[in-house]
Amino acid sequence: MFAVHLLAFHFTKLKEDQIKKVDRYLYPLRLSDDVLVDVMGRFQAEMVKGLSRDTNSTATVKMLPSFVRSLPDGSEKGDFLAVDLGGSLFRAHEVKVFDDGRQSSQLESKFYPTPKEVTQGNGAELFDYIADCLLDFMETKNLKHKKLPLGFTFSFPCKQTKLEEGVLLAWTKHFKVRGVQDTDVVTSLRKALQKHKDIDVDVLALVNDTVGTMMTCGYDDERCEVGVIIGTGTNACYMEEMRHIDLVEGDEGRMCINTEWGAFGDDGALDDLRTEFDRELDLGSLNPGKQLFEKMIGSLYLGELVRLILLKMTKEGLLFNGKVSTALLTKGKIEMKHVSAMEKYKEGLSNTKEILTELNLFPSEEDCVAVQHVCTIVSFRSANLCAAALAAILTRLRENKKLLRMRTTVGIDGGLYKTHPQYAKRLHKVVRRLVPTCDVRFLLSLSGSGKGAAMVTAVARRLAAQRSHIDATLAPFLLSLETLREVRNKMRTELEYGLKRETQANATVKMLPTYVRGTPDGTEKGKFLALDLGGTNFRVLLVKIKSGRRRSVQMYNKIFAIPLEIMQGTGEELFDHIVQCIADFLEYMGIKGARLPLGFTFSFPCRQASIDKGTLVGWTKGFKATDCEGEDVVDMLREAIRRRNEFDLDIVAVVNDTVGTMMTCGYEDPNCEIGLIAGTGSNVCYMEDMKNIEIVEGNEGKMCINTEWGAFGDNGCIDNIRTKYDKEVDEGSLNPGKQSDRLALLQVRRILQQLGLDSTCEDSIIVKEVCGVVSQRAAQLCGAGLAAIVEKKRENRGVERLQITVGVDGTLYKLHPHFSRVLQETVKELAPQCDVTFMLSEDGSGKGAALITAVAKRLHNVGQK
Ligand code: 0WK
Ligand code: 0WK
Ligand code: BGC
Repeated sequence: MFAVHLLAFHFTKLKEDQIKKVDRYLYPLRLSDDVLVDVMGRFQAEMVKGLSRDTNSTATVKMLPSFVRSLPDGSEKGDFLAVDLGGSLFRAHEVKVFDDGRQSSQLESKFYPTPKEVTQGNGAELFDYIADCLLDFMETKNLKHKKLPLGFTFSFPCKQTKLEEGVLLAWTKHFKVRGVQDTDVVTSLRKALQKHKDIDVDVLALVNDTVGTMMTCGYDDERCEVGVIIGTGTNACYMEEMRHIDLVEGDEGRMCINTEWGAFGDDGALDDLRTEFDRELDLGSLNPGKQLFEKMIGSLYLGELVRLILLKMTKEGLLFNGKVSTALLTKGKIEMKHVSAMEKYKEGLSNTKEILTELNLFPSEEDCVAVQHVCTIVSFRSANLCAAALAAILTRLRENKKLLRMRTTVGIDGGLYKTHPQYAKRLHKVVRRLVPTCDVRFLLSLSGSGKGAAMVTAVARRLAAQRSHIDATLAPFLLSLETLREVRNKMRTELEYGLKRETQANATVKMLPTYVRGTPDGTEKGKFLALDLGGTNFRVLLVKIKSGRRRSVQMYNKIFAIPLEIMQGTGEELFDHIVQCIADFLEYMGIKGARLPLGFTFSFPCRQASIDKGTLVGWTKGFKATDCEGEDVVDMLREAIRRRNEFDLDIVAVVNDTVGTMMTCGYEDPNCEIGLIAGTGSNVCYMEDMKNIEIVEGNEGKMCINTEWGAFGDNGCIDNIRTKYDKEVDEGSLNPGKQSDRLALLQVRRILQQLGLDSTCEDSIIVKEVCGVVSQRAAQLCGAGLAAIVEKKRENRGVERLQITVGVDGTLYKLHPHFSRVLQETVKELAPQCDVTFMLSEDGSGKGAALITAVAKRLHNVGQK
């Protein structure tokens, strides 16, 4: 028994000594956590360089867009083929995906060798080989008679501009095939497959093996957003935010980025960590100076690294009594399988002895311990470096999501990770040490990236089907320039109808005279009250106007809510509510006793016989108060003031919000002769020549016409562009058949319901697209209508070119990200002879109503004199 303990002590001491010896000798390969954290930082910087447009071309880590934007959502189904080239074997798969809600699928596979004449021959032979293998597989599986979609896993750096295309940037690993670099490998595969008349496959997707691995694991775990390969070569992909991917249009959602981390350090970024053995290995490789990170990690290289180290240690007498064997001098003599065998937990040492003996090295016990430790250090460095780069990716994911802690899943595959005795455990441990803020689940891909390629194909088909459904749904909203010209011309016709006595009665665009005959001339002055009813908010304003050198307008206003039950109650309740608000305002301003002149912005179609009379033609927007239509709203307001019997006001003018807006802007810019509202509703007014306004006496000068273009099309003249959604919204509205220009938002909700969308990231992108299309159409229609107006003004003036300003207000114009730009572009396109300045009304139409009141007062006083 004592002898056994003595032997064990002797062996432990021997082991410690050998390990220390090797540790000292291979110190540069043993990377501390500080170094790994530093590598993490360097890799994060490389990722940013690769993602950004300005630095991508010089970046070593190319961050290649994969055009895979979403993970499987379980609705994929069908039969798919997949071929997988680039790992240690060529793989062909048939993948059956069942949408039985249980995410179930069936995989049939066949593996084929990749002999040197294939991996280092010419392109045509390579793709013919792939096609032959696929044909053999389809014969074996009796699939030749089927037309099947195919996903192509091609594990090399490819530049893609779409899913079903990939231009090879460079060969890596043990591949160096002539005539393929800088060509589209999908085209080459299609050509090779077409040579086989008896098979009919449709290559729908090209994916990197990391992407395939992520998708394979993503089918079982929707948290999987990273794919890692640690095999012959190494690489990783992950889901990046579109807004960070400069090389691809769009900011919405995410896209899978194939990092191609194998090239990390090709610009010297890791030279302080690369050893003489790394440099020697690289010089002897198929692609010197390339894939330097991969050459410290991949199973294609670790065996050779161990050989080069053992060779140098032997030459320096540290091993095998300095006796080198031919085998040890032979490149590639030690392979990964040997390294893994030597590192096996129990039989590692005996394997080492056996392997070294096979290499004619006659190893001592010490030698075996030392060599085993060399293997450990080499494979440990591989796992450490992988862990550092993966930790960088996980940190970026967590930062992208702005999370303090993140749970995620990493799909992983590759012979080294799967077969090396301790590799996986080491990698997990170091990753979790480097990123303690990430709960990482490592999910081994059991069915290879081929299934993932099929999943990508299935998702591509699902998205393609969805795309065509969306395109078909949204197509009616896309208005061509020709259609917009038609709308402009039809609007023009309707404008004329509204102005002409004999057609005015049936006109839909009512062209209501406002009795506002001029824009402010700066002589206006005094204190005025103004009401602003009909937009999002009801406002009561006090407006102080100074004329002359100290010409200015001061405003105080208070916003009041108009509850729905008031908007849709009785007229009396509505006007009592308005008067209540006025009372609160006068109280608040301490001017209850003052009988101030008041301008009433009433943003609904009113037929006026004078500036202070307005008969409501019909409610629009969300209003539906009873006993008002056909009534004079000024009288109703006066009535309500009388009913309250608390204060008295001199109601001088009732104006439409478009008119108020025109006046507000006209006060700053005399060229402003048009007022446009694009808000809850939409409408426009403009100064028309009296001679064209047949329903008002007189031919001199101008008068502002409130077009009420909201009713454009109520006679069906634009039914050709109205969609079923417009009809549905109209039928569900307060005034069906009226105001057919109802702007955007309601349609969006109806369309989304139609597309059966709930809330995934993909859906939000589609939601945004639907909103974009609907609001674009709204802006274009507005633009077409306005083009008709400015063109009419130009003809009125009989000029070749017209300079004019449009005063505009409304939340849609002010707040929507694109509406104002699209509107202006459309006007420019449809009224090229008009230079239109759009002037945003900062002060609202209440100021305009006060100015109109001031003008009316001034004219009234002149009339008195
Ligand atoms: C299995 C995957 C394949 C990938 C391979 C890498 O299905 O796409 O290329 O892993 O591992 P290797 O065969 O190089 O060890
Ligand atoms: C602000 C104007 C008001 C007009 C409103 C329209 O002062 O008269 O009714 O814009 O925009 P909305 O509030 O409907 O978006
Ligand atoms: C290739 C990658 C591939 C990795 C793993 C590398 O050599 O450049 O595209 O993902 O090997 O197979």
